[in-house]
Amino acid sequence: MTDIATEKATAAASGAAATEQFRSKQKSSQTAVDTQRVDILVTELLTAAHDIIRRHKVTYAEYDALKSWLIRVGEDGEWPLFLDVWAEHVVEEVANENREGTKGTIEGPYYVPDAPALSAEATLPMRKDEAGTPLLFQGQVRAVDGSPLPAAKVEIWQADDEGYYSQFAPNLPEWNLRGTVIADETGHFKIHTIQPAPYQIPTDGACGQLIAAAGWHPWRPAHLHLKASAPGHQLITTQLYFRGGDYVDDDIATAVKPELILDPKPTGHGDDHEVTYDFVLDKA
Ligand code: MBD
Ligand code: FE
Repeated sequence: MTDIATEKATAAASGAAATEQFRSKQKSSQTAVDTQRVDILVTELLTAAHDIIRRHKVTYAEYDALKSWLIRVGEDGEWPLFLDVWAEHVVEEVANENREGTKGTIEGPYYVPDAPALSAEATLPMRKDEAGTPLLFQGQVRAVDGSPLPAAKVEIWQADDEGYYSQFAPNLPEWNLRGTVIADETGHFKIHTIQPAPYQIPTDGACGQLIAAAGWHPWRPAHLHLKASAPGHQLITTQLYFRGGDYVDDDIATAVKPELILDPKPTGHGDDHEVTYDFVLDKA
């Protein structure tokens, strides 16, 4: 019998949930990749791998270590985590290179669509005793020309004060620290939440094994995940970080940009902090 209250977070459980989440997203938006593109991209990827093998004289022991590790990535459901940590940032860089508005960054494996709708000033769903420094995150959604965007939407999801995401770690309410905020008629929003903790890549799965084997650290800096959108404008997926926080200069996922670092100030009420950040959306 599993004791729900003491269930521990595991790489395999979190990986299975992320894999499931990705599959359900794919079902609704599957587009075939062009044959010529597959040919070019896979051929170049394999040729790059062949070059590395020759240049470094890769041994059978190393080849077999890679094979076992790749098998384990699948077993642990960690393909979404692996790809989003070590590859997505370059896909995002290419996808958003021509944008003028707010900088994007990676989505990562823990977005869940259709979080509860909240009004323009709202507190994210959280536990009565939710730990963490209270944070008021407020701002406005505007167009590149400065005009306010009515009917803008700000989706937000984040880890808790222990670095865990609801729906990907045990013992958390389903929509904890997730919401879809509908801004007011001038694009303004005020979101009451808590400051998240840094995120540690699970150490008990394939990605953790790689990190240990290579002598890296397993951390992402504390971050808020966001998707901002408005009618007639391009949705932007981004993250915001905290100035001076651990790993801001050394993110395992290479997803920090200087424009995305917040500097919340104490409000003077207890430990509360607040920060203003405005989103700027490119035309669709
Ligand atoms: C995260 O929280 C995250 O945002 C990314 C991109 C990868 C792993 C964990
Ligand atoms: Fe994250």
